[in-house]
Amino acid sequence: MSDRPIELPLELVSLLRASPRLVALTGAGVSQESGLRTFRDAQTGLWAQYKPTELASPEAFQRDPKLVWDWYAWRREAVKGVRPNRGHYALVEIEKRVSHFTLITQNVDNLHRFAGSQNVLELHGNIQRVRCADCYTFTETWDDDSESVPRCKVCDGLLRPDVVWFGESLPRDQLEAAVTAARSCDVFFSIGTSGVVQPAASLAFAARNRGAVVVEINAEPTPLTPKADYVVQGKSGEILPQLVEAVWG
Ligand code: BV8
Ligand code: ZN
Repeated sequence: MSDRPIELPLELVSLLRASPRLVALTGAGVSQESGLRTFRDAQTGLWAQYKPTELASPEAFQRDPKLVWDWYAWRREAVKGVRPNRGHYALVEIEKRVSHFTLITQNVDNLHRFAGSQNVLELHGNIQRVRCADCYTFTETWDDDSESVPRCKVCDGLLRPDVVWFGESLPRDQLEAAVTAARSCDVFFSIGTSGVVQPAASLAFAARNRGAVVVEINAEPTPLTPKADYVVQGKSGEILPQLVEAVWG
């Protein structure tokens, strides 16, 4: 089934050809066509009874660390079972063709890096990394089939995924680099994100306030839609390859 052809305004095409500094912020929507559920999609099976925002919190880990550990183990397996899609690869192509391209992601699925993206800022961490909840020591190995949450070899603390939970601060270096990139770009793309979670959702506005042109690529309207300069509604895996072809093909 061929992609729905997209109409890109000519002025946007020429603007993109003339703009050296591009930034793209991505969310769960960019991984949807790889077969990963978005945060909005209801969870399935054992996890259907839990809201992601509830499980992704220090309170939930405090309350039931094994439940939260197993949820991330389940998501890690889900990520292992999928591959980047054409949306991820199109962003790799843009990085090759533009002198300054920064990819800021809220996704913890590592698919951007897996696709070959280099300059990636992970605002909310990465599910492939595991660290001690107490002494922050990272570990590559842990046994997943124990009755309880694996422990840190240094301080015997509980291990946890190296992701940012609700109520936790973002990694300072990643956030500062993201804010700097947003404030100094010519064009800011918001791709596959509902634009609800802060501070990530403020980056598009930070860019706009510095005169950048904001382009939203999303399957449905978001709070950013009325404020964006260009809106291309649809699937990022169908739109981004066509955009690369139209602008840099
Ligand atoms: C913090 C990692 C300091 C874990 C995640 C100001 C106002 C209100 C609230 C707050 C505020 N400041 C802080 C808060 C609290 C909170 C927050 O924003 N709450 C929200 C719910 C209102 N923020 C925090 O807690 C942050 N920390 O601020 O620390 C602090 C501390 C205390 C108090 C104050 C300040 C930490 C936030 C990070 C949490 N961790 N992930 C994990 O993954 O398990 S957030 C997680 O959810 C994702 O990373 C992502 O950010 C978010 C999900 O959003 P999306 O990725 O956009 O996905 P979603 O499913 O919602 O939407 C998908 C979109 O794609 C849809 O629009 C859909 O239409 C579209 N789509 C679908 N398919 C496609 C598609 N588009 C294109 N193509 C397709 N094929
Ligand atoms: Zn430790």
